[in-house]
Parts: sequence; C-alpha cells; structure tokens
Amino acid sequence: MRIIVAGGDGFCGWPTALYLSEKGHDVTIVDNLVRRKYDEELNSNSVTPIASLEERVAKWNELTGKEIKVYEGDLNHYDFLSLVFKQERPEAFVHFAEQRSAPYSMIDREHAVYTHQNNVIGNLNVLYAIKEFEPDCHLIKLGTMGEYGQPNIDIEEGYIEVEHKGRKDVLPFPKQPGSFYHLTKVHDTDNIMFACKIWGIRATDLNQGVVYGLNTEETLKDPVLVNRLDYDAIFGTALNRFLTQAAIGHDLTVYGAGGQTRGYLNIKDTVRCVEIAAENPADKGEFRVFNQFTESFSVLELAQKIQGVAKELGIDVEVSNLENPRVEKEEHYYNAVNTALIDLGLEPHLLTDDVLKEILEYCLEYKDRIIVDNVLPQVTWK
Ligand code: NAD
Ligand code: USQ
Repeated sequence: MRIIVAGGDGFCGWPTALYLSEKGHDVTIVDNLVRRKYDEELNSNSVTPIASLEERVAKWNELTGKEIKVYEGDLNHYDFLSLVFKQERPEAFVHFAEQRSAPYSMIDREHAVYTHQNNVIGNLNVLYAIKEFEPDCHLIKLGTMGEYGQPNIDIEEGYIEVEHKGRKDVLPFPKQPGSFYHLTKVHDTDNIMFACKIWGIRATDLNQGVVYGLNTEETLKDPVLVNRLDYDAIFGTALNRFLTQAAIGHDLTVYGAGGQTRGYLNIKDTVRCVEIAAENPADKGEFRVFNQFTESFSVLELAQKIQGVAKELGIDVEVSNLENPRVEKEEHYYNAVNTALIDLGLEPHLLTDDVLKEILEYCLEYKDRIIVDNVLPQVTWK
C-alpha cells in the first residue's frame, strides 16, 4: 500500500514509518522538522542522540534495501501538500504531524494560537487534499484519549447511545479536554466527522493514550535509527519522564495528589495499531473512532512502580508530590473502552517490571545528556 506518514520524524511517526516499510508498504514521510526546532526554542533535547532525518532514511535503505521517500515541508502550505498528493497518490495518509504538547500550548497566547493554527489548519488542508486529489485515500488520524477528559461515566469509543425525553440517538461522546492542545484534537475530530459526512471521506480517528518506551524491533537495528526520548517538563510524558528522572536520581515528579488516571500504551503497540487501521480501512463516508491504549494507571501508581524497579537496579529515588502546575482532576473515576483494536488483532505489550527495566537501562546509558534544569515544570495552566 502507498502510505504517507506525516510527522514521520517524530517520536511515534519514525518507528511507524520503519515498521510499515518493514512490512513491505511503500512509505513516504512528510515532516517540516519543527519538533527539532522546539528543542532549540526550549533549550532541550532528546535523551537519545538522534540522527538527521536524511541520515536515518539512508541507514534504513543501507540495512534493508527499502526506500522511504521524504518530503520536508509543512501541512499548512497547501501548494506543498497538493504536490505531495499528486506525486505520491497515497492510499492511506497517517497523520501524526501536529504540535502535541499540552504544556507547550499553555505557555502563552502565541503558543496557544500557534498550536491551533498548526494543528487545526494543517488537518483541514489534509481533508481538502484528500477530497481534491485522492477521494479514496483512508485518513488515519492521531487523536487523543484526552479529548474525552475524565467524565464520571465509562468512556466509549467515539460515540454513545443517549436516551433523552423518551427518544434515543447515537451521538458523539461528550468532549471535556484539559488544554488548548487537547482542544485542537477535538476541533480536528469535528472537522473530520463533517468532511466524512459531506464528501464521503473515509477516516479512522485513533484516540491514543500516553505513549511510553522508545524502541521497536526496527529502531534497534542500528544506533542511527534510534527513536527520540523526551524528558523535559514540556514534551516529556509521565512514564518516560519518571524513568529518566530515576536514571539521574531525581525525585519522581507526581503533580498534586497523583490520582490522575490515563490510558497508556507501549510505542510497540502504537506502530501495530496504525497497521491494523491501514489493513482494515473505514468505509467511504465512515468516521470511525478507536480508543488506542492498552492499560490505565494513575500517575502515583506509575511513580511507585518505577521507584520499585529502580531500587532493584540499586537506584534510590523518592516520589515527590509537587504542587500541580495544571488545572485538572486529581482524584476521579476512569473506565474507558478499548476493545475495537483488540478485536482487530492487537496483542498488547503490557507494562511489566522487565519492560520498565529495559527502558530505564537505556536512560542510564544516555543519562549524561539530560539537562537537569529542564526536569521541573515551569509552565502553569493559570
Ligand atoms: P512529535 O512531536 O514527536 O512528532 C510530531 C512530528 O510532526 C514532528 O516530527 C514534527 O516535526 C511534525 N510536525 C508538526 N507539525 C507539522 C506540520 N505542520 N507539518 C509537517 N510536520 C509537522 O509527536 P509524537 O509524540 O510523535 O506524536 C505524534 C502524534 O500522536 C501527535 O498528533 C500527537 O498528538 C499524537 N499522540 C501522541 C501521544 C504521545 O504520548 N506521544 C499520545 C497520544 C497522541
Ligand atoms: N504528570 C505528572 N508528572 C509529570 C508529568 C505529568 O503527574 O511529571 C501528570 C499530568 O499532570 C497529567 C498526566 O500526568 O495528569 C499525563 O500528563 P502527560 O504530560 O504524560 O500527558 P499529556 O499532557 O496528557 O499529553 C500526552 C502527549 C499528548 C497526548 C496525551 C494522551 O503529550 O500528545 O495527546 O499524552 S492523553 O493523556 O490520553 O490525552
């Protein structure tokens, strides 16, 4: 299948591009490399030393004989995107290419506006490009579990049957996102749902939970292929942050009470979920939503798990409850459905102590690269 991986230089996109290429698909990466620029802006870095995108795809070609084409450019530039569609004629468009940090979107007005423009307009351009050039192309869009927020009822996969004043309907599940970033995903969802309805586009929204880990079988083939690993308080996500904190003997930074519960998945499952979506396309006009996570944990549970694993490796770290920089529920009900991908064949890589140990050992190898000043949160929601 001809597949475009937009955002293919990023944390989820790079291993996905390799995985799909390994499976024999004809993969093209589209990326404007802005993630690397955020690092310059924030004086931050990946714990692992990542090669340039050019070096990455050249090494992949050298090792496997497979070619991954690259277009460096911005989804917000419609002329560029049109050219990519005309030249590549994608059968599936995997869309990872958004500004994905909640704290980054909450820095100030400029960052909130940038995040909205980048994400919402970029996605709208993709919808128009599909309509104009490849109406049969399946859009596989990365959404987020955070679109739903943390309601006091079970979270369904995209839709809920509601009975109101004696009448019934199946309606989009209510959205209560917790940052301007998460809000952009809700706006994307509405735009995609509308485009499916009016133009007959086929789309799958993968409402992904927090991703942890860094390696897949493909990124392990050579150090030049290593994935990025974010740890700073803006782009680092909970579990990966705690592991890097443990590696440098820093207190594990649980925000507030630590009862914040989220769905999590291993990066090895991210790549497989995208493959499953591609192999089982949505029907024409269908807007399908899959909840993409494998297990749920509270942040306190995660910190305690990592504290235990670190101890086994001879590292003593404390769990510290910091004043929460975010405005969010710290104790809440959380029960989300995630059966659609499992029914289609996903076999989850679960979070065992061995899995944690393996990632922690990787963090230990590169711990000298960690800039300690970037570990504590500085962006607040207020
Ligand atoms: P990332 O920042 O590592 O990668 C995103 C990539 O997209 C980067 O390489 C960046 O340069 C590129 N990009 C951004 N805007 C672009 C634009 N306008 N044009 C072209 N390229 C652009 O992020 P990630 O962690 O790989 O996340 C990928 C997607 O998955 C995002 O949409 C994110 O919202 C979603 N997601 C991520 C997680 C997670 O835990 N990492 C969880 C749920 C959902
Ligand atoms: N948290 C801590 N300590 C930390 C970091 C985070 O307690 O050091 C808490 C946060 O307050 C929050 C939870 O952990 O309650 C998750 O935060 P996070 O930074 O790991 O994840 P989040 O901001 O939700 O965003 C990440 C990705 C985003 C994706 C989202 C999936 O950056 O792209 O959409 O996970 S979800 O959380 O399901 O919405």
